[in-house]
Order: sequence, then C-alpha cells, then structure tokens
Amino acid sequence: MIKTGSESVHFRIPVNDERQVSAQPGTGWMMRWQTWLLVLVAGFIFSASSMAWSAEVHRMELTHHDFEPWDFVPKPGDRIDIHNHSDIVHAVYVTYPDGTIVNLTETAAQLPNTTVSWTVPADAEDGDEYVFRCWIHTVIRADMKVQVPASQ
Ligand SMILES: [Cu+2]
Repeated sequence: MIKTGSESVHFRIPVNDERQVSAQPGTGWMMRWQTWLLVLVAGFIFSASSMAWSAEVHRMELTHHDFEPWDFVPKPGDRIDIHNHSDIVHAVYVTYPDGTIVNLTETAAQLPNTTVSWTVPADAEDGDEYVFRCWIHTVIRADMKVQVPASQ
C-alpha cells in the first residue's frame, strides 16, 4: 500500500512538470501578446489624448473696451478665466473655428469684478483660432490661437 502510494506520487510529479514545461512557451507568448496589446492601447490613448500634457489655468483681463494683452500660450484643455476688470457689464462669447458660438455667461451678463471661464476644447488643433467678443460692446475682440505642444 505504501509502495502504491509513493508510486502514484512519483507518477504525478513528472506529469505536472511535463505540463508546466509544455505550457510555458504558450503562456510566455500570451504574456508577450498581452504586454504588446497593453503597450499599444496605452500608447494610443496617450497619443490620442490632448491631455497628455498638464492643463493650465490662464487669466485674461477685460477692460472697458478691450482684452488686455496676454502672454500665455493656450493649449487644448487649458482653462481661461476672464476677469471683468471694468465697472461695466460685459457679455463675452467665443466663436469657434467651425462657427460655433459659445456664450461664457449663462445668464444675461458678466458683472464688474466677476470672472467667467472658458476651456480650450480638448480636440483643438494647432493653429486653431478662437475669437472672443462681447455682445454688448462690439469693438471688443480678441483672436486667440491655440498651440499644441510638440512634445508630449
Ligand atoms: Cu462688453
């Protein structure tokens, strides 16, 4: 009985070892395949996403009849805060390259010393121009060119 038991144990070990040996190349291939898939998917998401770089917050100052010059470079995903520096009401809207108009004030207007925000669309392309204007004061206009960072 003891002999039989040890025999069966002896018999099992080689089978398991054999299985592992024969399964290893397949598993290795699977792991490589999954690794490559992961790399491809991650790479695709990374390169497709405009947010691969960190989004920033910029500030623009709106006076009585103009936007003050800005020195930041707007990138896709960046938020731009527009502060009404004047003592009059404004109603800023942005015209997109495709003609879409987006109002930055959900209610009637932007009161003095208040801030409204606009986020550069994540799918904005390099050189896309967005035009900031005021419904009330048509002289106000700022053309903003988006730059997509070369390196991600
Ligand atoms: Cu205005």
